[in-house]
Amino acid sequence: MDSEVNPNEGIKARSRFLRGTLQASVADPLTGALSPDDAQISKFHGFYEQDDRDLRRDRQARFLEPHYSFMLRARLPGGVCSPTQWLAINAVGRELGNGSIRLTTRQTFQYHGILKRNLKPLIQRINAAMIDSIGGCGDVNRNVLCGANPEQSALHATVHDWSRRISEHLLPQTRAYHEIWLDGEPVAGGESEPVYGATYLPRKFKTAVAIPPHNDVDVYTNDLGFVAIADGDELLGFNVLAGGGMGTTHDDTSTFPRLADELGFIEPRHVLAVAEAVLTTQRDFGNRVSRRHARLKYTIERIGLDNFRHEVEKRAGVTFEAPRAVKFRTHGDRFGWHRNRDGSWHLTLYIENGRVQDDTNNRLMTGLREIAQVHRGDFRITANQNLVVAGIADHERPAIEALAAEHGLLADRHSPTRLASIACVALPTCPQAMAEAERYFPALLDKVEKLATRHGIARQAIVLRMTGCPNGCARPFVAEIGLVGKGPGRYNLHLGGDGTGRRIARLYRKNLDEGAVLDTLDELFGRYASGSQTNESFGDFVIRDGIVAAVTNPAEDYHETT
Ligand code: SRM
Ligand code: SF4
Repeated sequence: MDSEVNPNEGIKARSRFLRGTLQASVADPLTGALSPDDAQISKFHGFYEQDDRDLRRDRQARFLEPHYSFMLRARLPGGVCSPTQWLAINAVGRELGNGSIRLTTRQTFQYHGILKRNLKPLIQRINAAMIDSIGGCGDVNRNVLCGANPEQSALHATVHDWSRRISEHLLPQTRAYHEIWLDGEPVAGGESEPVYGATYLPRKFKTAVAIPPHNDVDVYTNDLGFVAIADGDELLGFNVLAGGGMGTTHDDTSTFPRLADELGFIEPRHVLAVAEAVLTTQRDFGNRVSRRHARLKYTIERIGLDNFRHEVEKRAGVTFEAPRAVKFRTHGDRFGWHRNRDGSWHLTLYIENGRVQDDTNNRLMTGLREIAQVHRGDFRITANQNLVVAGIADHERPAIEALAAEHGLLADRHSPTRLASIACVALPTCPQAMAEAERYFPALLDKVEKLATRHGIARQAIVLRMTGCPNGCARPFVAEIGLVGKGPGRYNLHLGGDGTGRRIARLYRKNLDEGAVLDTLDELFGRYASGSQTNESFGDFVIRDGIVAAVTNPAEDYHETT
């Protein structure tokens, strides 16, 4: 292997198709951790080694190793699961995790606080419920998103099936997962990875399928996107997008968030070939030296969109047609009750920061378990960390409504801005966090809501997203207001997303503490309240009013402030 490539490439190449010495590392009773190489390989199996950052200093002072545990992220295409599966997910979270389930911004769930000895039993338990965690993390295609679409169930079923098929098609073929966790027979003879090859991808790869007019999956922030083009409930095909991504590094102008470009329209029969061609083009052209520059967005910037499109057409054996016109209205969720065309009902519940647990205020874990015990349809986790109870018959509505109300799951008691807003996990589990997000966000929102009320704009939904670092896990760079962790208690403030996920928010102020964030928002809300036009969103206002200039070409102008 080229000596210049990133060390992760060597780890993958030596891993014998993702086996490494994971089995021995997990069995080692002397430490709660894995060997460093296995900690990289474990990600492809869906779990991350973490340590409780709240306890780090104290344990260091007492000469103890960090308090290691694991986060496991499942694969759940389109976020869809049955009530029986939800009951299993719920029970496993209580018995083998830290008592909570975390719904993620990629429509799946995570368990935190898993002890090393509980990894295998946990994977076996979710496997018994027909759920796996293959490719939950790692340099492969991740969980495939699909618009939750509460109104059009027939179209959702068709499009969801495509998201499931893409997920299966791009799944690593190695039997390592089955061997290590499910006691599968070791593979006789050699193995191969027909799509990925022995070193997989240069970096993570993300795919989403959107159903207009709702961009609830933030399709433009994915490496690969499919936008469903339908006539009523009939799926005609997809506009294909490539090259989106959020992750940046503070003050490193060679990194930037980017929205995906349109490659063109295809009929459904070409979906798998095109997905594979985009992925293998990135496999072969992506940067394997610098992981910071290894996502598809940088590959496209480097080789040019036309060359990239041409390569994909050649590999897939298709010619893209001109993309069809598409209009998105929102990138949030539609809360409350919605009637589907077939007469059944969907109820979208609000889950604050996606954290499902029982605490003194709310008993979400219990509430959702009780709903799953009576529900006959399915559940859909949304890419905004909420949950749709889908396919409810007329006569089942009162019971589900009562359970949701009893356990604090209904959205109607929250402000529009709170419902539109999300935060990433951050402290204490995320090793990358520079500042708080999930734990602090609700308290900050209380104060932001007071400001909005004072300026008479409380009925307006403003998309506010917070992350603990510039990796962008809650997609703050397409929010109307993005707060991005810079250091303890400090955030960069970004402004100017368009409320539908189609415009990058520009950096407006750096390194603000809470007081400065609130003072700045106070001034901006005042200007918005007095100067906005009818139905003008906050994000559009800050651009029109010249508070920030729109980001038009992030590779060139993202790092220019205001
Ligand atoms: Fe993320 C890394 C959590 C969605 C960009 N992300 C991490 C890690 C694993 C930290 C780490 O490297 O060890 C975080 C684990 C925290 C924890 O304790 O749980 C983490 N990311 C999350 C979740 C749970 C946030 C949430 O609050 O829901 C989301 C899980 C998604 C899933 O189910 O698969 C999550 N991460 C995202 C998204 C949003 C999306 O995909 O729509 C992004 C931005 C889109 C993108 O990828 O560009 C995102 N996460 C990152 C990055 C930056 C990647 C980059 O290109 O620079 C990292 C760091 C990395 O990969 O090196 C990262
Ligand atoms: Fe962690 Fe940063 Fe992602 Fe938040 S944005 S979960 S702090 S990696």
